[in-house]
Amino acid sequence: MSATVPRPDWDVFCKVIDNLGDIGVCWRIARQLATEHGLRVRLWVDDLDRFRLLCPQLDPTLPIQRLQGVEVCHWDDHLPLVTPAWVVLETFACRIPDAFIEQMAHLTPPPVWINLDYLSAEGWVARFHEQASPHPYLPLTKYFFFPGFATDTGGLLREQDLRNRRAAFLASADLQCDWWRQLGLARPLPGTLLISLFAYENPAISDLLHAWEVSERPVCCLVPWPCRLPAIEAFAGQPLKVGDVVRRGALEIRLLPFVEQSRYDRMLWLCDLNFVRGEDSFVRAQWAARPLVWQIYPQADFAHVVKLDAFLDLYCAALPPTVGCLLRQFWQAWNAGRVERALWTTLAAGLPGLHEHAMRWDEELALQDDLLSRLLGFSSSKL
Ligand code: TRH
Repeated sequence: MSATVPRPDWDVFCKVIDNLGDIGVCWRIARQLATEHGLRVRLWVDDLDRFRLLCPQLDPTLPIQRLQGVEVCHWDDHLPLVTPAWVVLETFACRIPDAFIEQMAHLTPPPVWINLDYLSAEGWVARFHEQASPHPYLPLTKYFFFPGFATDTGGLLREQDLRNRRAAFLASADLQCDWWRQLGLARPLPGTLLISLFAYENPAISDLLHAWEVSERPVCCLVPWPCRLPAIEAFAGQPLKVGDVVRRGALEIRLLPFVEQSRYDRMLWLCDLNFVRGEDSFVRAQWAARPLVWQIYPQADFAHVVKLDAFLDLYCAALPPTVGCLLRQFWQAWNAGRVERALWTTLAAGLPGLHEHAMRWDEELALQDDLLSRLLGFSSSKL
């Protein structure tokens, strides 16, 4: 990186903590900034090996590479001395290096410095969103940006063409056939209940597998396997690998490779029910407009329980009370690690109504500006 290179528009910093949500969100933001808005984006990532799961074209040995319009830089202990971009996005409190912050302070005007936080439906989010935090001794201010579900929060990530792409895919038998073919899978027979299962290890997985095995309706469960789930191996009675199929009773489990984000979206669009986790797949399942069950990322002191309830309050508000109550009970049971068979049977019977609700939810959320438009609006107001 030489001094003659024009100053980038955005620097996005990402630390891959343990799973894929952080880099999943950053990769989306970086690509959206570059492709939808034509901006010069540098994405700094500390763990390129992990990033490669989401972006197979990435070469983890290269310190700098250009991918899908984004300059991807390895963020290691020896960050090169570069001119910071106009906007510096620190994600999920990843703490950008001190030397870089000092560089920021030398610029006039200094970059707009934003920390993007985790998504929550809790009421306090609107109060803290866009709050300023002056640096203790440098002439810099950091702003906090909170994603959320309301107009007075940072909103949700949504590419401009996402809903059109979804409609086109669902209207095209050919595109759907291609999706199955590319994964080397046959399309399940009509009438099969198609479920995707992306989850943390959870004893309730075993409850569900046993319920699906004796279900009246055939069940096909798609499981992205790099996120290995011992409960499924215990059910199968043997170690499993990508490509394996487990059949028992009415249930067929297919172990899938980890696919790129756009292909994962299509899985969510196709399934009758999506089990999702963390943050990004949870948002994508809402944009799939299909029934979903969310396994929240567990936090210390049960902070996640409050967060789960806050979302359920919003999501269930427009549902008939009995259905809302059922959904709440199911999500809480799933997160607590025990799902009774009768609870599954009641949920399965309610899926058509939940599908209609998911479509209305998607419509309503899509009326709001997406996260990136809000981020861009906010950063330009500070430049
Ligand atoms: O991997 P996660 O559990 O990430 C979590 C959460 O973000 C959590 O809030 C955070 O604190 C923790 O990481 C460190 O789940 P999440 O958020 O759904 O991220 C998974 C990403 O992987 C998402 O971008 C979707 C993507 N994905 C694919 O691209 N292909 C796949 O096949 C699958 C299953 C997922």
